[in-house]
Amino acid sequence: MSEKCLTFLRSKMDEKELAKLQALDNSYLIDFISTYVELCNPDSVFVRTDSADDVSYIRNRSVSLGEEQKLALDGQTIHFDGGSDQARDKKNTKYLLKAGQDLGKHINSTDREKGLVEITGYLRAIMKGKQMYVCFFCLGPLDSEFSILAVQITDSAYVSHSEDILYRPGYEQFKKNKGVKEFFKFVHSAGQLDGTISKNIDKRRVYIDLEDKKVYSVNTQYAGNTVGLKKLALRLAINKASREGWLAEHMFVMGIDDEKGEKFYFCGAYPSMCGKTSTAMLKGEAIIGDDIAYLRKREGEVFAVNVERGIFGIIKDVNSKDDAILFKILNGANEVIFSNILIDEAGVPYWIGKDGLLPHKGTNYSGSWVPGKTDVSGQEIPPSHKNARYTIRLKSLENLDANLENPAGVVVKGLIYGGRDSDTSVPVEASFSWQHGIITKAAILESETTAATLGQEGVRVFNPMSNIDFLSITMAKYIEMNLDFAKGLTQAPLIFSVNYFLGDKDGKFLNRMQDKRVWLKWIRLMADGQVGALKAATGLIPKYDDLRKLFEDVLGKGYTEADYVTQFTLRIPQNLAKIERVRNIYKEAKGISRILFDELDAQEVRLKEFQKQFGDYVSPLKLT
Ligand code: SPV
Ligand code: MN
Repeated sequence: MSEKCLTFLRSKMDEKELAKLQALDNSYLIDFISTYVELCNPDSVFVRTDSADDVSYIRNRSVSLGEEQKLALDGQTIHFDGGSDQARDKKNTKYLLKAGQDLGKHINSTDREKGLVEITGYLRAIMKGKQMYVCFFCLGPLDSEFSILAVQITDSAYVSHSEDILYRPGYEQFKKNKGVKEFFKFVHSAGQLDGTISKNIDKRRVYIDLEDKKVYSVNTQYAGNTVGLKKLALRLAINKASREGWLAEHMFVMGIDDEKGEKFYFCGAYPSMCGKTSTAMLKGEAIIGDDIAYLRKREGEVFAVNVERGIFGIIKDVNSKDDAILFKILNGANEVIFSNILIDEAGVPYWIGKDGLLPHKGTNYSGSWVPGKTDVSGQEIPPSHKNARYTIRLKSLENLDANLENPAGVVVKGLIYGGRDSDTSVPVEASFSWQHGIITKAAILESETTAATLGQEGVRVFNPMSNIDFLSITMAKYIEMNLDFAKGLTQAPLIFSVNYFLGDKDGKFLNRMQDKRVWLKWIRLMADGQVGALKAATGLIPKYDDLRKLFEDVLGKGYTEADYVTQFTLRIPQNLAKIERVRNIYKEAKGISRILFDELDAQEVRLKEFQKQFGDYVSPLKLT
């Protein structure tokens, strides 16, 4: 470290903190940190190593500053984000691109120079009066080919505390990898506060600089915008993966066993609020991760890891019946950060869909709350926000798989894609091949919007691989890297689609929540050919007898042929319309592989042949 840099840092941090930085012996890293100490101008700097003392310093600080409040049960706290800071801000999240760079119209971007000037302006002295926390993390298991190191600078103890729950510690990893320059960088400030809430929401910005592997986030607190290691790192990772030949995906990783107890691992990509966490947490199965996975090839097989070690999950409708394990954690003396739920005077947490009755008054993200309270626009404020969440460690779960920290990852036998689709796809289906699956299950995924992002809900949007919100390369390149990923594999994982949201014409769901346990078991059995399937125009669907047996074995329930027919009828007009919609989107994008159009055309031809033979709606009983 240069003398000048050292003198400057000494003015901001005591010897103890400085020594922690010096011990890393990495001038590139220290230059990066001191640049933002100078720009953000905090009153002091705390360096968070992996030590228990440092971790508890952050936890205590979050409580003493009021960023989190203690609840009745030991270890539990509540954090509130501002009323209009309750979800990811897609509009103000942008890539900083140089002139001539173009990621396509589905990816939000702004001119790099202009963006840097704007964000630097916002960051200047933004931490005055506050402490800066410098934290080190490792994405993926430690000491693994999957590991990516990261530094988070923030003035929010809540963000830093959340990251400790959600990510593996990285300080010792930085020490081991002395002089490392290849790491992700995140700079966050909640900005000026009104009490504990970010005040300048109009100046909320999340800017991603792919060139510097750096993300800036200002004037926001909602974790999806601020916890750099989560979706902001996913964006950087997709870009890195595209250069290095692996995949960074919005996917759970879970183990599913067969009757003999032989476990296979699967990854599943569903857009936010479409059942991804509840699938990873399915009764009787084993969770490795619920949100983000890295996938790599090794000796002809695909391996996956969970990038995280905790869950930042949606709390709405979590109840003792459907989510017994989780419910126990959320109602015990465990380290849990609740966000944007309702608490009563005694510090007991409540949310929409929790067992029992809600209290008639309490405190939520709008302050003190009573039923019927309205916001400035006259809208009724719900007791807890639809996107209210809990943050927990995976290791507290009894259904955790033993391989969470395995540096090698687990062998992946199948990929599952699911969206919120009320009228088109069947509940579960396998693709004919890797290519057919990547195009007709993953690349044409659509989903109806939810409260996980700001904006109108229930609108059908295109969301390839459920990763569109996080793409940092063109769609053309992303699809190509997914197609190419099968090259060199001895046997590519099977590809499946699921749809938990199929409804009848009155909008009533055709399936119950627990039915997904059966779909997942069928997927497990398909993965090693324990069941056969029927050939539809869109893929391979389950046979009635196999599902009847699974409903009986897994859920102890009957399954009528009539239900089977309603659920698994091939809806040809809807499937044709979907191909048309998605093909038009891809036609407008640049450089999309011919393979995509060929697969879509082939599917269209198959659908039309079925239509000629069987009519618009094809009962599965007609298939062989
Ligand atoms: C999602 O919305 O997909 C999440 C939560 O997993 S967020 O951190 O907001 O991305
Ligand atoms: Mn997610």
